[in-house]
Amino acid sequence: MKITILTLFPEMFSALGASILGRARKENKLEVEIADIRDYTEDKHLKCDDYPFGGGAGMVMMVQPIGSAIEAVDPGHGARRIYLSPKGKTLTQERVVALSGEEHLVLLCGHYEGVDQRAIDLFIDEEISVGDYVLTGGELPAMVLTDAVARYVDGVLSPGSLVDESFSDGLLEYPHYTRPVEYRGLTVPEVLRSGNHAEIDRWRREKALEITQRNRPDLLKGPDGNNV
Ligand code: 4GT
Repeated sequence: MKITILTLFPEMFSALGASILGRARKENKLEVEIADIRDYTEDKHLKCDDYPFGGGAGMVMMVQPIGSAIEAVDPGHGARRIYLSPKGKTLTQERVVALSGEEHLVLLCGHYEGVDQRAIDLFIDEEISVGDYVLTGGELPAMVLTDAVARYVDGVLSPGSLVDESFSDGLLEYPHYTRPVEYRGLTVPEVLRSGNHAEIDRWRREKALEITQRNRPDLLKGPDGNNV
């Protein structure tokens, strides 16, 4: 899969060269392209933002550099084009899995007060938010979306890593432990060292229910809002 990110701050994306995504890119499992919107401005001073019509604080990203950048990276509109915005639909694991089936994603990052509405109306398929809070730019949300989607691309994770995780069965994950058996008086639960896999499964399921009840009781409700 290919993910193209359009931004005025390409230097922010060094994080995508590290760790699991960095390796996936080196192994050609995942292609990440960072495009600098400023390279596409037709303004002689390379300006990409301007004052808002109607007044108000801050600057708005201009439609021309965005339109030219999107058409350059996705000429035939073969890609799914996404604008990261607090006004978008909230990203869910279900949406993440669906997006991982796309051949090419184009992610537009806003900054300042956001982008000229015509950039969204003319060039964007979908607006996505990564949660109910406001950030200075869409760059971190674009990295969040890239990371979440890349995990579902073949060969990015080691086999089996997707099996037990939070949300896959609608519950939060059970606690994990590794060596040493004792640290500052806290010991690894006996059952995890017992080798009894039926008992271990039962214990993990119970812990998953416990943590979900405590932190996310909403996840235990059925579609009607009643407990399942
Ligand atoms: C929050 C989110 C997002 C921002 C989110 C336009 C200019 C939006 C600043 C940008 N804040 N983008 N995608 N919750 N801020 O997803």
